Amino acid sequence: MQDKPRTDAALAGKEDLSPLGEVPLVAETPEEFLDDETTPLSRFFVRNNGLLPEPAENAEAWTFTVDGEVERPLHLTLAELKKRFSHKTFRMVLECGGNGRSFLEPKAEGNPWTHGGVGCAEWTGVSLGDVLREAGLTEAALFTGHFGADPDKTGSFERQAMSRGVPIAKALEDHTLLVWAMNGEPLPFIHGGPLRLVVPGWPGSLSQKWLKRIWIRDREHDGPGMTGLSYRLPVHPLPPGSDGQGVETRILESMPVRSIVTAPADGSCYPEGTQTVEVRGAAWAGDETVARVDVTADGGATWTAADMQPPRNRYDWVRWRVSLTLPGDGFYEIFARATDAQGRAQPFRAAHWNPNGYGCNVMHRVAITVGPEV
Ligand SMILES: Nc1nc2c(c(=O)[nH]1)N[C@H]1C(S)=C(S)[C@@H](COP(=O)(O)O)O[C@H]1N2
Ligand SMILES: [Mo]
Repeated sequence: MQDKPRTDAALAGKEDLSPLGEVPLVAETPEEFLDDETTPLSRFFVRNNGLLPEPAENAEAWTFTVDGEVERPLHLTLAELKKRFSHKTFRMVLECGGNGRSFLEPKAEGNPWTHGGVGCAEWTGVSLGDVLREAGLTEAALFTGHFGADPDKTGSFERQAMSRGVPIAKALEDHTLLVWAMNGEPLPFIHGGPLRLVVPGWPGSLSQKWLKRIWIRDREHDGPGMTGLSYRLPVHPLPPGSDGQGVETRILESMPVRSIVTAPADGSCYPEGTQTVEVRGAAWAGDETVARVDVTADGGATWTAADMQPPRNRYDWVRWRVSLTLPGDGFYEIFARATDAQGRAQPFRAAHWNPNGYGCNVMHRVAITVGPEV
């Protein structure tokens, strides 16, 4: 058992984050601090479901195992992993499955994320698929199960704080990585260093930190976070406030399309007579691509299409910007709406209410004033 959570030290250097909880340690990034193309480590959100493990003394000697439905179980150190497989770096979004939850009415269970349970970093590691091919999947291999070194919320190591998994096809994607570096730095402890998974496009909970084991299973994984209503959505929409007991559910896989306005910051004031305001932001769409981003300052009566910067690679976010012309001084609410390649756009009002509040992709809004405040 661990006596005291080491929260202060764990969040050192992340003073821009807004804490959502101390035990477990959770902190989100205010949207205006997500204005960088690549989210700096100092501004990358933090989400834990249990307490923190002991930091590794020697990162290169960190070991992890691949076992279960494989021909040749592997037990590798980080040093061996780096030596035996080809290195890949992708810039990819990591987003908590509950991002946006606080906008649901009535309130849903769980951390009250606004839109800041997200970041986009350069992750360096090896494809999990390369490692699984080396281990040799058996014909029965169907699902992964992910295990980390962290104790659960009570400090017990007997039960995983979180242990989720994906169908083998997702595990075999090139972009599903075993990661040891973030933005070119050794993977920070708080983000799962020395070794974590990054499963892009799907809920962040699949991206196991302090990775110790991948268990290849012949059935859907059933660790904490896989059963009951965890990371599941009702198949048929529920009335808001329902307890969801006994309803048919499906696993939340791809995250829905979302955009955030990263400039101006909510509450910004501009000098009298300002006619155009530059609005900037980011957009992403889980497994999908972003087809367009539109911005309105008049409640949706008129929309202006944003210019989008092409993503560097699959699962990178799109940075966008637009010059908005305003009709005169006054108070304006700016909304950004992203649409994915399948034509699905974000709603004005939180939709798809579900008891645990996953996948709420309501549009982000910032308010600005031009001229004297009234
Ligand atoms: N070992 C372990 N991995 C974990 C978790 C955890 O509690 N323990 N939380 C998950 C959740 S819910 C999210 S959203 C991401 C957050 O990653 P970050 O803290 O690096 O931002 O880590 C995931 N990986
Ligand atoms: Mo999460």
